[in-house]
Amino acid sequence: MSKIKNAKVIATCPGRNFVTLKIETEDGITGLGDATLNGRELAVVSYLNDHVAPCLIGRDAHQIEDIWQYLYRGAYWRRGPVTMSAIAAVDMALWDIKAKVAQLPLYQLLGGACRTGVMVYGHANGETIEDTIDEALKYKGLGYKAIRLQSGVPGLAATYGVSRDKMFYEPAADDLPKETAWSTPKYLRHAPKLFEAAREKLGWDVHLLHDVHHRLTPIEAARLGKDLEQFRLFWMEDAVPADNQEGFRLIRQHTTTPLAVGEVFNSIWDCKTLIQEQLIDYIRATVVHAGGITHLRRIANLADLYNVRTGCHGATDLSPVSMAAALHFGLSISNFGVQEYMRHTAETDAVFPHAYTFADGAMHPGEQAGLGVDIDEKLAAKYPYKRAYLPVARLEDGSMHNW
Ligand code: KDG
Ligand code: MG
Repeated sequence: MSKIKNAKVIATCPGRNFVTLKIETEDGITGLGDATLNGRELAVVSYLNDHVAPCLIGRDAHQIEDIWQYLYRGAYWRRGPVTMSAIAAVDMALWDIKAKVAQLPLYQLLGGACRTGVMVYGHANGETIEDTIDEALKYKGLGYKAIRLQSGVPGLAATYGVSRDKMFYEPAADDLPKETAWSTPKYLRHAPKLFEAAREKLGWDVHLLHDVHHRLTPIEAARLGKDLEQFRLFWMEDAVPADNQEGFRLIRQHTTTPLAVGEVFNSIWDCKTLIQEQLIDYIRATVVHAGGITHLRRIANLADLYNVRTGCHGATDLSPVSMAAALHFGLSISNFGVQEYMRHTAETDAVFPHAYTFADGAMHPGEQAGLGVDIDEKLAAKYPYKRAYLPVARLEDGSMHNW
């Protein structure tokens, strides 16, 4: 028995916003959990402070499964990104505490390493195809074995996923959401050209990935998947919004391009049909938005039965605490596919000192007991929360379409 004495929520903005939960036991052991929900951060801060923290005090920090069920089933109101990010933060912090008490790096408690490292993919993006490929060459030079390519679309002023910043690109900005224009025909004409040039310049010995950011309908996605087949992508991500899981049947009938989805999912119920009908190849649910390590393991175990592998989201809005949790998880599961790795800025890394490392296209969580991440609270306090949003896309006629 190790009673929870305190649960503190820390919001900080070292270049971008992060919400971190710090749980402390009566024996003085602390654990960290990430609760960052991009553009809706303070909703999770309130959920944790006003509703979850009071229920944690006095509970046994070692009862991870029971606390998960208590917070999920006990609330009556289930699922949703705010609830599941809050539960995730508690779950991560409790696993961190348990592993610290056991004096083991977390992956050892999860079953031990299944591989020598966690293959990661980096983001190469540019205004033009040439710029994008130049960026990809830099990633290749750094040893990356998998690279995501995004390029500006001629005729569109801005394209989501493409920025002027390179290694540290950040999609959230501004005090209010920026609005951008999108054209499906222009994009569908352009995307295959990017991958044709990429295979010419980068060769066939590197995994290439692409993110559609939910912009298409199933039949448009089927067309794009067919056009990209010849370039043998590792995956085509978020081709359509997955609110309608059955929509993937149509895409699947038409293309052998592997499909990845799920960075916005928050529970196993969001991907049950997709997994059981083998409509996808990679599930991108993350430790922070899908209920923590406890729930993500459940999703991965279901996926394993149907030859679906993991490809967890790992953009900059997932703090180093989530990154570490994802690495311990990825190292220990049998059906790991790839892990996204968008590097954090030096300011963020200073606030969250961590044990994980990158070498030869793969990452390792390190051998520190627990998650292997700390938070420098004094430094964090120097960067107060700043409201920021992801941009909103409209079609060129001003409508929001049916995405
Ligand atoms: O918060 C949203 C971003 O993390 C997301 O849009 C980035 O699509 C993304 C990705 O695949 O990293
Ligand atoms: Mg994505």
